[in-house]
Amino acid sequence: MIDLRSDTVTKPTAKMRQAAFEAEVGDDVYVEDPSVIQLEEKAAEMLGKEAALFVTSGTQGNQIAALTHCKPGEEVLLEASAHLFLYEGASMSAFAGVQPRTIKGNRGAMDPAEVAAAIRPDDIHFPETGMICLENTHNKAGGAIVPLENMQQIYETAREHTIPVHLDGARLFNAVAASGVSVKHYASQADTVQFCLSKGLGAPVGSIITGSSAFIRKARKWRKRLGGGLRQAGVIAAPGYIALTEMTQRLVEDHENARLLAEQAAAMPGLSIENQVDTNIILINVAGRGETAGEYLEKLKSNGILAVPFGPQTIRFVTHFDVSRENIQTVIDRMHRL
Ligand code: TLP
Repeated sequence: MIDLRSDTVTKPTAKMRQAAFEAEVGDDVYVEDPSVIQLEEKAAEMLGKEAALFVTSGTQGNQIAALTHCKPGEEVLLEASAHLFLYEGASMSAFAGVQPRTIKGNRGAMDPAEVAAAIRPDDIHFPETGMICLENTHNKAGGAIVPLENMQQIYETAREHTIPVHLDGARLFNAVAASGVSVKHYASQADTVQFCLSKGLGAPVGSIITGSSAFIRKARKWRKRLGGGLRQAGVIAAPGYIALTEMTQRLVEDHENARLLAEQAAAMPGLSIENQVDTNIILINVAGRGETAGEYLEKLKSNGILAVPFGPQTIRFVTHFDVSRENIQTVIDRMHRL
């Protein structure tokens, strides 16, 4: 099977497995695991933040951001198709007790003027705006890169109102690889940043949340409350360290593969590409074939290709480390035959 469902499906490399095997470990709840500490320090340094925390998943990192930044009864501003809003089981509301307020973006980028207008004035009737969330790259917008200037404008407004900004950077390193903007620059436009080690970077488990030392101290307690205080977590942090230090540069290959697949699919009868392919996500519309996403996915599957539905007639393909250029060529040939 050629698995293009997500970049989460990558398997750890031999070097990552070796690192897990050899990892020095300790009890991370006591902050005594050298491999976890090494990963957190490296992540903080790379993003230009004071501190970082290793968390089990992107979802947990985003939840910890909401729990640490916000109080129950507050409102969170975020893009209408943000992962935090669409795909995290309303956990922000369930756990942090906050209300989401969505703003429809353009390729994942909210209009800064609309964000400013959505910030609540002081009024007994209104919730307070507790946090603004950005997402880069933007998953539902097809891996779109949110421009740095857009983030800057929103962050400026947020600071005027002393509202914290959290960046869901699950695929931030894809944005870095494709845009040439440094990870520090992106990270400087948010108070806290969550990024995933277990997506394009290929680690088996884990995400990082970075921010100020004071924020991370509180976040550490929330992670414990959520049951995310792990013990000898070095066995998963060590592969994460390799992901962070050795796997970011190669993401351009995934982007080239995605562009190739998109160009070829665009020329196939009945298929059209919905997104501008900035990074490793391609959204293919099958309406021209008179089929649903589910029907076309079944045909792909019986031809050894996996992808996921992203709308009634939209299919998402994600390129990643475990899919080679040759695999992409095979996918193109099989799709041609379909
Ligand atoms: N995204 C997954 C699915 O949940 C859709 C995927 O296959 O793309 N933020 C963003 C922008 C994400 O895309 C994801 C995962 C997360 C957060 C959550 O990360 P995990 O899966 O580690 O909880």
